[in-house]
Amino acid sequence: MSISATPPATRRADYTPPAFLIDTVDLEFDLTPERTVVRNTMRVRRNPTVVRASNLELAGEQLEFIRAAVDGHPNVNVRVHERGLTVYDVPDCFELTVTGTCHPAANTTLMGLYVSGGNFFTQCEAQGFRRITWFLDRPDVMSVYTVTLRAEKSAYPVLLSNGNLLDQGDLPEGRHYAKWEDPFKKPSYLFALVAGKLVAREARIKTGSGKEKLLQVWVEPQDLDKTGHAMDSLIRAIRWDEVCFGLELDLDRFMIVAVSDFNMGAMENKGLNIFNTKCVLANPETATDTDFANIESIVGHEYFHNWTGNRVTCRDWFQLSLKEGLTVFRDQAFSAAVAGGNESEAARATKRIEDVCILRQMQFGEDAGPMAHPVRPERYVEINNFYTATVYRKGAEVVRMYQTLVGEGGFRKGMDLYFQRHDGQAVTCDDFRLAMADANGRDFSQFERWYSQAGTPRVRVTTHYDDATRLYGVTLAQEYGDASPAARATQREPLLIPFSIGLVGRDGADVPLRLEGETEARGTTRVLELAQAEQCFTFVDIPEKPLPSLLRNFSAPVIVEYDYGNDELAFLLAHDSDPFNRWEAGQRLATRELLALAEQVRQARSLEMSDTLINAFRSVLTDESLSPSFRALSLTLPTEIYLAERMAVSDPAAVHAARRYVRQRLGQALREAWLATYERHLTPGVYEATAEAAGRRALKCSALAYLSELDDPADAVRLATRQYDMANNMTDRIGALSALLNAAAGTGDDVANRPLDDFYTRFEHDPLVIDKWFALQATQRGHAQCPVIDVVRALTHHRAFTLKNPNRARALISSFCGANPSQFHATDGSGYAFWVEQVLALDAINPQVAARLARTLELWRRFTPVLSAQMRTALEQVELNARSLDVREIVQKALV
Ligand code: B3K
Ligand code: ZN
Repeated sequence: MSISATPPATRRADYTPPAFLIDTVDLEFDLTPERTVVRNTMRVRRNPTVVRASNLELAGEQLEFIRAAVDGHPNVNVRVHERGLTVYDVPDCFELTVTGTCHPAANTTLMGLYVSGGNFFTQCEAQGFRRITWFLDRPDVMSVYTVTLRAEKSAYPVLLSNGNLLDQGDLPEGRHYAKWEDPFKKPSYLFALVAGKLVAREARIKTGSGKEKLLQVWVEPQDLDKTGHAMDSLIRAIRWDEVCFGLELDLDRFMIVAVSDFNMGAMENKGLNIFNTKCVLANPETATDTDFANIESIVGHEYFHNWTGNRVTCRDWFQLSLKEGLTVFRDQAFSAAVAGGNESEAARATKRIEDVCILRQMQFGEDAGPMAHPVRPERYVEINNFYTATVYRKGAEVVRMYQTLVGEGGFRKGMDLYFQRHDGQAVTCDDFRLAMADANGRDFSQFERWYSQAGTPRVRVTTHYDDATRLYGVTLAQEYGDASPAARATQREPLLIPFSIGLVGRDGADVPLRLEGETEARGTTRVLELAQAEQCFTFVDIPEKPLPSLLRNFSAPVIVEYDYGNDELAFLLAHDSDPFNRWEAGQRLATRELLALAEQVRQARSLEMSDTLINAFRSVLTDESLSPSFRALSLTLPTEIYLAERMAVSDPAAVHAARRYVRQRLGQALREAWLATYERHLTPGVYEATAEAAGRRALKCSALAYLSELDDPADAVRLATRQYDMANNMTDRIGALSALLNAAAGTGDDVANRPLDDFYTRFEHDPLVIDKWFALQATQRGHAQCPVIDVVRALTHHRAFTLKNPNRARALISSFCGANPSQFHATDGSGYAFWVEQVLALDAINPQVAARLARTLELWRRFTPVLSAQMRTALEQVELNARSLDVREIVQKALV
């Protein structure tokens, strides 16, 4: 196949059930880094519900065949080929043994069995198991696994696999073995093994029904002091699932293992979760408050998969959101619930705001480009490219909408019915939808469109108040706007949209709501069910013209279009009882101002902004009744990426100039308030990991960041230097260092050099912290004399840099290409040339990491002509030279 040929696609419509089933798998591993021998014995039988096939086709990749036997007879008619192995003329029911080898030390893709830091690890989702042994490597084939691991005892004292430990002991020649059995049927993508020099933090707990469980967090010895938070998070997650969903841990032991070379965050292998060190290790000196929160949610996420994903799994990979959307929804609910303390209401709102920010930045962007796809995609070339914001985050919003439509009690009934019907099965998104519908006596057939239609819906709102009748009409109209061709290719019928609304009176209080036809008012927030292209809802008995608070708590993943005046937004920012919409009002106000300024930059006009935003920000900053975390979020301007996507033509330089201008103006105009806020929110003494303390640190660092924007940043430099030197936690340290880098960029002096060097020396032996050191420099503002590309290029030669470690590659390369838009999109094309080099270098090592990086240019058509022409050339260069299906699928989609 020539490199530029269109790669073959897999289609949802082509699904057929497997011709054979595998009831049991017995695996024996003789582990050595260069060459591991895998003996695989399977009980196979014909699938009774499927037309008879004479041959068994097993998938296998990058394996060397040694021998095969059917029912113990070695004379088997088999053919080994590039994509796997065919066994000809098999009986209805038989035992098949296949022996082969794989090459863990040479495996840089980090899929299948590989070596990291001298230890063995596996990653099988989605199709890595076929790189370990030949198998029906598809999620609808579920089997019971027994696994025997053999290895040299001194180098690999710990041998782990899924389930329960049956036996262990010594072998001749300094080797030893361990035998594991997982009593639950599972698909091959949930298989895992780990072998090496590791130590564990342990805890023993009793589940709700009184059963004893052993919990372990396995890490390299030097990291043991960073496992407490992960263990606490795991215990909280176990409790939460018992209380909220009545779901208990089903195995006697549950293990988490940390590995520093890992393609994503973590993996939910049954009973043996494998985690990127970044998503598990934390102590106050090395991890920020954000890291702590991420670890908690990811530990929760992988644990929750034990039921939503493992006990009930996906029939095929098009159903990925069945487990991912649902499990993200569950981890979001978990994090919101445990953020707790006496701040719980505010903490819940903060969590919701953060989740929506990520959705709007990542998923709305995806929906606007060539990778747009429905929550349940129709086709893929490389399934690894479909672990997307749409499948995960829009998928989670789709699950959230069921809950909004049927209430928390109704949602629980739906979950109960889902498990009652499907425990132990591999099912589809339709099965989940039907369980929700049947448990609540609802017809959710229209709701199916959320799974099959791509693009971000827009809801246009018009209102009308009539003094004489005291009626308030709200008309909601849904459409898709100017979606990308990829989104337009899917069907586009009206959706069922739960649209939450409140009406705010002139005194700032919510108006009691009574819809036409109702006998009395019920509550002050109502969920309107928009099911048609356009629908009018009439509220009666409204004493005066109210201000609508639309899509409260972001009740659906849509864009709301309503013509608010600036004063109305400022009023909502001050009064809306819905914290999400309070924040949203400030964001709308800021977005409007910033986009207008970006336009002024484009037209080379001098910049001017109104006082509305400054006054609104002043009110928030000085409102002590608001929690510090909410204030910090409300005072954060929309990101440059979010703003650029909202321009008719994306112009990163203009957005950057506008945003910088606004930050400077806000810094200057509110200088006294920032200084006072900074001093009032210091967190002296012992570090506390509470949401309250984290909120104070966030607000303090945000004040510092605004002060660092000033033409004369002396205050910021003084405070940040002190904060850096006195820091007893990473949040303060990083906050100070980035303020210093920012101040240095403004003045061109060297105030950041000493702390930057100090940071490196202090944490030289802690790779996760050194990742932060790379990322901080890659995302800095830079200045004319020193473009950030020069810094980044120099850092690629730093002794601590390597492309082979995904965390390190992402810290420097992806941070620069994906999170420093104004520097990356330099008009001289230097960023794009760098991108081509790095995508191709990664393509040869690790296609998954390369493909993620390749996606940073996918919205190229939306940029200014000067930039988009150069982006196109860069994409063409990658298309010509990339070898992996992963990267080729991305760039070919971008170029059509
Ligand atoms: N299920 C894994 C993701 C696997 C990605 C494979 N390319 C982690 C998670 O979502 O929990
Ligand atoms: Zn997941």
